[in-house]
Amino acid sequence: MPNIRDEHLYRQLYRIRRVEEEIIRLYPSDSIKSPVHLSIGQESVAVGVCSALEESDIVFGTYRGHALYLAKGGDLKSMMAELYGKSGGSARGKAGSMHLVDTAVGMMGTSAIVATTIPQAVGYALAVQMRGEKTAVVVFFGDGATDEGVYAESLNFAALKKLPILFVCENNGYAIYSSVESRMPDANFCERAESYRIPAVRIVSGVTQEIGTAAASAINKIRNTEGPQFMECLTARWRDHVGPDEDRIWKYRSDEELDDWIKRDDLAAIGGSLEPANRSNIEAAVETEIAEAIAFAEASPFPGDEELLDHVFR
Ligand SMILES: Cc1ncc(C[n+]2csc(CCOP(=O)(O)OP(=O)(O)O)c2C)c(N)n1
Ligand SMILES: [Mg+2]
Repeated sequence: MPNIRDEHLYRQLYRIRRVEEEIIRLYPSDSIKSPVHLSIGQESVAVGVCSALEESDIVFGTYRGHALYLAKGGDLKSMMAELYGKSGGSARGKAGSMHLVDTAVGMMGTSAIVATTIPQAVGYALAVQMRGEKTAVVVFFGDGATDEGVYAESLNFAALKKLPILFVCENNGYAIYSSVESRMPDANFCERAESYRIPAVRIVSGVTQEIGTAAASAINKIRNTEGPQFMECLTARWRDHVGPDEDRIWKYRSDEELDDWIKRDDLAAIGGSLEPANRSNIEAAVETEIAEAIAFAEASPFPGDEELLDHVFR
């Protein structure tokens, strides 16, 4: 019996991994005009959480946003064209990798400024509550974003108003090259959330199904108007903070620490559990989609000079 759920998860994980591997391949050609913060190694968080969402649910993320954009159903052609700075991009090529948006599928946006989308998501959740809608709002942020004052304000306000929002901390252990331990006296993110009376769960395994199950439970509570929920997902980014390269030369983390995460790669684990012909079909379809998206980005024109001052505050 094929496991449809695993097939779905594998397709999502494989698609994100391969898109980012293509970004690594293309980057030296300078056709990608945007800095890129890769999520290779962290895909299970976005894929697991989004597996619990409806298309009508709303997500906000960070500059490390390719995985979330794709997991929420964002259009791949628009994403590639955006990275190329082309007019076929999700923001007509003017925003780049750090500001991906696809409102048609509830991907409300990402930002280069750490923690800014947390209060935006809380504001959206307040609007949902005021309108009496059933939508769930999810905000993804890194461990580093919890160092910002607005994080505490956002948790407090969401808890006070019992807003329909899931906070997802993608704890990859580092803000650029500063470890969590070097930045805070006690890295217990769940305890901090619970101090605001927000129920919190910590998922240490990086296993997509486990993250999905926890997210489904949290989303269920949110739909039952039980108020905000919190998840901390331990994970690891395999590449440098920014750019396509590995960063082992900087020695801010041990090779063993990174290798341990790479050994537990959930993409390989789920892929290995599928029937081989089935897995090949999924992979072939994704490869075709990626090739078409790159061709689309290459063929798309740059935005014209006449629209330089469009879509900006002035
Ligand atoms: C307000 C603000 N402060 C500092 C920076 C510089 N900066 C960019 S990414 C980053 C680290 C954030 O780490 P984390 O939230 O853990 O996300 P990760 O990169 O690990 O996904 C910092 C400090 C910024 N972009 N915005
Ligand atoms: Mg981090």
